[in-house]
Amino acid sequence: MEKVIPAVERLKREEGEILLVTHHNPDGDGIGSMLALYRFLKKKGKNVRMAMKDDTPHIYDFLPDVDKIEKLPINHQFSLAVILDAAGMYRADAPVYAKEHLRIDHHIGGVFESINDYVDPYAASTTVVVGRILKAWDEECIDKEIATCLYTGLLTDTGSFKHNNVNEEAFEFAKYLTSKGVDPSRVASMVFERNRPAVIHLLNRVLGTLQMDYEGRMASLVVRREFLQSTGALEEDTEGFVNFARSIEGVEVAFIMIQKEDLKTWRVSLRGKGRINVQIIAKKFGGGGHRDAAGCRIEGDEDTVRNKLIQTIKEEIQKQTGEKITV
Ligand SMILES: [Mn+2]
Repeated sequence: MEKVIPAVERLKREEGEILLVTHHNPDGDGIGSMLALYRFLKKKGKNVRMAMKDDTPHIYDFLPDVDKIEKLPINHQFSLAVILDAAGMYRADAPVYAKEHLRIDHHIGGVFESINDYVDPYAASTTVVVGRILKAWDEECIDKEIATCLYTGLLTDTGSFKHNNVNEEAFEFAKYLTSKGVDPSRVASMVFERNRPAVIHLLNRVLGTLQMDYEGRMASLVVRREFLQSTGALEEDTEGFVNFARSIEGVEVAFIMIQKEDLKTWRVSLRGKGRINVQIIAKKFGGGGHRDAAGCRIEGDEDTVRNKLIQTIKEEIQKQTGEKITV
């Protein structure tokens, strides 16, 4: 007996125009989920388009149908808009015009967009959730291209199967997708081994900002706008840089703060290593995410923002561990 998934029934029922969207600063999971669902819905004869606010990062430009992603906002009223891999439609960071919204995601909490939302915070990636939807609908329809998009989201959101969201289903899904024709080695080299020299020059500048606090329990990095200008790298190239701070032995919380174009807004990515829940820290600044990976935006000058974060993290480490930090 097949399990009935409300999101599947809702999509099946839709006769009008569907718009698929993902969050701004899109990652492999957001783009992979959107592309996989797009291709599947097309095969099912649905009238579907997809859009996002920002450009596709270079590392994902090999994915099928990536050239069909449009730019938000689209001045058109859709029948149904589906937000993928985001805590709510607001994360599109641009107006979306549709009679009805639907959220497919794996973030904790967030906005209830409709009764048919499919949100599972235990899923390693949103592509795992999309995979369940497609399997329940029509497994035969999952081709190599769809599987490659789904696998890309799984690979990137688990940090190459390293983060603590990796579970049995993640490996089973990877196996399943491989049986559908995915070439894991090719996907990994397309995503991780096509850096431009400018990215490595940028990394060099960013690593120079490394600061350790609280006897090495916290590490932070800064990306100033000037670094991007002098190296010719892009903001999207900073993806994964925070992991260098996180990789240091003894570090429990790491963060990177990236200066936005207005020079006063900082996009912050927080990383934990299982002990401290960084989602709680991000939430204090109006952000969100997962236990080991979360983010937020803070306004202010560099030192003020950095110190505010360091102080908040200190309080949170003390609260969550019951240990007193005296330095
Ligand atoms: Mn995700």
